[in-house]
Amino acid sequence: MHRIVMVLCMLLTLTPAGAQDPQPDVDDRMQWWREARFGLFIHWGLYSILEGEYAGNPNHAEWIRTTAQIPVEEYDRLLERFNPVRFDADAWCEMAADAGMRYIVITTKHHDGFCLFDSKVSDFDVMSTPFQRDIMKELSEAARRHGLRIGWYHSIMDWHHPDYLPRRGWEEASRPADGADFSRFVEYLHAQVRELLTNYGPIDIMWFDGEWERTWTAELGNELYAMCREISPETIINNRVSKGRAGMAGLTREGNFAGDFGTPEQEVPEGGLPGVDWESCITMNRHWGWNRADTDWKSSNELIRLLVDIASKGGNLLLNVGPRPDGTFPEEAVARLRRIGDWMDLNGEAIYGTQAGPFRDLPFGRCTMRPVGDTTTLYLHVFDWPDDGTLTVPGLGSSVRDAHVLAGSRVRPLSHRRVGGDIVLDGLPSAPVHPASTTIALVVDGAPIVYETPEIEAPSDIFVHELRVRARVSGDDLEVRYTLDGSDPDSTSPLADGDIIIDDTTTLRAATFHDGRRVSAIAERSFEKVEPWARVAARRTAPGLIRTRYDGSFDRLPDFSDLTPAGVANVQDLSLGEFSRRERVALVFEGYLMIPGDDLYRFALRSDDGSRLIIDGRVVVDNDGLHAPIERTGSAPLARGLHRIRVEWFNKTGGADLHLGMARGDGPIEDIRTQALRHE
Ligand code: H79
Repeated sequence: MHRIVMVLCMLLTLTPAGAQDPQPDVDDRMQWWREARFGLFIHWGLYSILEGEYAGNPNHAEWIRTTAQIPVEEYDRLLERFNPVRFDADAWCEMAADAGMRYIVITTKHHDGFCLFDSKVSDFDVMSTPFQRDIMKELSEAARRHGLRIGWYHSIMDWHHPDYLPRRGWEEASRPADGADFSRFVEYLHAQVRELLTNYGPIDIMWFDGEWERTWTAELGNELYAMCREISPETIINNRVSKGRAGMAGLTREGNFAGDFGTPEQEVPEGGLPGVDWESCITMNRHWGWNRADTDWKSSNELIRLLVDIASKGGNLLLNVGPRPDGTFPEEAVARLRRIGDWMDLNGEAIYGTQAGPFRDLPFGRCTMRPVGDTTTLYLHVFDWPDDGTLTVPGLGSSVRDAHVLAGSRVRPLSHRRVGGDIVLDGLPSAPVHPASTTIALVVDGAPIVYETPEIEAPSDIFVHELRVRARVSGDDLEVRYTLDGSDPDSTSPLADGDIIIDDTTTLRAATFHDGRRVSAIAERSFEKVEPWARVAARRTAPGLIRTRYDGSFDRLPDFSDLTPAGVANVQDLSLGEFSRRERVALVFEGYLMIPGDDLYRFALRSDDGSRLIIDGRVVVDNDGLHAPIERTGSAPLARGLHRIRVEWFNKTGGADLHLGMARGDGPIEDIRTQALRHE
């Protein structure tokens, strides 16, 4: 893992609550949070004193103890310098509330182990500093005074506690792990979480982090989740309590993992995460903790559009501020919060408690919506204001009851007309109400009907025997009709209400129909019946593969023909073995793959860092690059018998992973049997 990249195909469902969760309905617990949509994240701690700079390098932040490799004794001395005399919990809460935020999540302890609260089980806390005020007490009380919910960020990873394992590689020698006992650390963690959930009144969110290290298991995560649930049944808990994260971005992978919501970090999942509660946490500049040199601030208009974008996809935004060592927010953050607040004063109605909009994408901006009785209010967030006074809402089949611009007390009614499948709004003011986004509220009958071009879903564009294809669109009153002879689908064409079987080379054309009328463009996709690649002649093969090793620091897969191998071995399969802990290394596995019958085969190749699958000399999956575990897929038509297979892989630094799965036709992806791997 190096850069933090995410694959959406790896994330699936978030288990609503822990495996053993006997507690009140998740929907009840989540209700305020779904309504809130917008919160403030605060990263503050001893690291803030260093302002991101150490030994001339100005690019550190909350990770500084590790990224600058500061010895623990030296870091401990920051305790003497933590004296944020200008800290004013009410001032912070007022800024958050004025920005339109409904909750605050603050670091009670980050990875460095320093506690900003009065902990009876640690001296590495705020009571050991000259400040000696329990910041969490002041902030939680102020939050309630300002009508804000309060949440605790709490790091599981801890670079200070002597029992925490593993040690960072760079301090293994200076801070040996002799005598460390991780179970004692778990007791410490539990004791602190208990303090945080009992000493400060009702706590609305527990936001864990730093759970990815190998010492933290799903079992420990589920136990911690259950403990929080028991102490405080209404508290909602993020997915990082356990091991359900798919890659570092914070989305949740399939499986039974504890956690009430997913936590995409520094990104917005494309298309949202239907059926899952999620919250994107995002910085205003490039760092979480205060960094004096970081002037790369997003503009307030960008931040407003970010909030709108997230709401339009059904998520929450947790926007970060890293306060300065004196306890104040940077002026840049203050100004942005104020401008977002001005926008929220006028447009908050189109954010709070809304749902993801019904459009796949809109040329002018975004859409959120709210069902109201037997109508739905669609909030059109117009980023690109038209200069001719008209706005076309493409493919809206609903009857419109009312349209107006949200402009404070000056409600601006708009006229509307239907033009084919579109709704056209007339009489827009010549200038937008706000340069970031102006909201138009459109009240329609019932649930919105959106005309979309059908999506043609197929496992591949080529096949050997036959292919099962679907052409679908969402919306109850809509139907999809299709043709296979190149003609335009009309109201007499067959309905695409199940699988369409394709058994010869053809082009599928599909369109959406409403009340017998075609209401969308025609989607088109061609499918080709292909001859499988011939098997290769190989005599006298033996089980296993040949694995060649190359040493070197690679950023991408190298041209291996230029390199000198550092070792060759006979191996059973693609397991990394000892190489899962090795850095700056590349491996090439070569041999044959036994294919059971003529068909199209799909391959899923997952790796950290990059990898590539080559069959019979052709690249089938390219998963190259420096990245966290990512899966990519590809397919190949293969004849029964042996085929030449080659898998290339490298790891620069950090985690290492390699896995190849295979599916026949449209069957499920399964592990490759070891007996199918051969070499000469
Ligand atoms: O608290 C914030 C981050 O410190 C924390 N999560 C958010 C909410 C976080 N922990 N780990 N990560 C994020 C991902 C790891 C990033 C790293 Fe790096 C890349 C660690 C080392 C290289 C970022 C860049 C941190 C130090 C340098």
